[in-house]
Amino acid sequence: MLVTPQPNVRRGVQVHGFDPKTASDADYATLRNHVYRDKIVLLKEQALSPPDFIALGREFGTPSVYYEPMYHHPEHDEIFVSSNVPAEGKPVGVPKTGKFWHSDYQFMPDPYAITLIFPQVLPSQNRGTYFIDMAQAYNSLDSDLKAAVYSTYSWNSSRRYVKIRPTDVYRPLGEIMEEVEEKTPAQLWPTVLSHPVTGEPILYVTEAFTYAMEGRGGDSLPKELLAELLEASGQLDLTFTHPNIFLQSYEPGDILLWDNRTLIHRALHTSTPEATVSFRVTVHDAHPLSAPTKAA
Ligand code: 7UC
Ligand code: FE
Repeated sequence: MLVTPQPNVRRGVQVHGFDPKTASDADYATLRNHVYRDKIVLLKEQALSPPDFIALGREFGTPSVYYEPMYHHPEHDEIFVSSNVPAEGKPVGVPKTGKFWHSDYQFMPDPYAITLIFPQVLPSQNRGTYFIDMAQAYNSLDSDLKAAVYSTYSWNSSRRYVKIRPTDVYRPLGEIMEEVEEKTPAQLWPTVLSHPVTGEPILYVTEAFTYAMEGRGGDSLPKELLAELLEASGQLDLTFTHPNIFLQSYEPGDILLWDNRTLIHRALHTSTPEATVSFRVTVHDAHPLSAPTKAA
């Protein structure tokens, strides 16, 4: 196994010669360390079956089953499928997932530690993931803004990005919205979290899921403060040229792992009708974020 810094990408390492069948405990410890410190690990030349992909996830934590079954792989619930390719006329997984700045499960009481992505069918162009390192984003805030947000809290909800299921057709929107609030009540997190492994301060707000901020005493803070954080971190830049944004693209055989607490991401989807299929496994590790302050 040879670990080297990624060429042409700002963060992370790439790994050649990794074989999950022969990898030692020390190899896995090395890879875990790289995910937490370098934030991205790109495993090259992989050809894993779905069960082997899940087993790989297990080396990094406990694979979780996404709460909404329409995303599940037909035979392996732990695999979340992003796909626009139907099988026997029926959709498999969900198309165009994650096309917004977010951290996976940020709207849940126990957000994922690490995300693993294994593209199965890649379009010829425009397939990749944009990232922003939110520890770096926090560090580069000016000191007044840092001080203004340090001991505040932020509300996160999936409500703007929950996808209607095929079985929701003809249901009243209000009823669906109530179901969303009941199943996934908004979560209040400290705006600046401490990474449970590295201790780095992380700005924990995203354009997709964060909708309000409040002070220590529960007083609501002006919308402009959240907008300022989103702007400063690069999440409002639709040209994707903000210095905090970097693009990770994929080649066949790549498996990408990232630190889902430090990095936020936004899927880049092809604008052509080309086929695209990607498998995802997400894991909880032994270092959960401290519990959310409260749930709605
Ligand atoms: O369809 C999607 O983009 C799924 C998104 C709302 N949640 C992914 C996650 O793990 O938080
Ligand atoms: Fe995602």
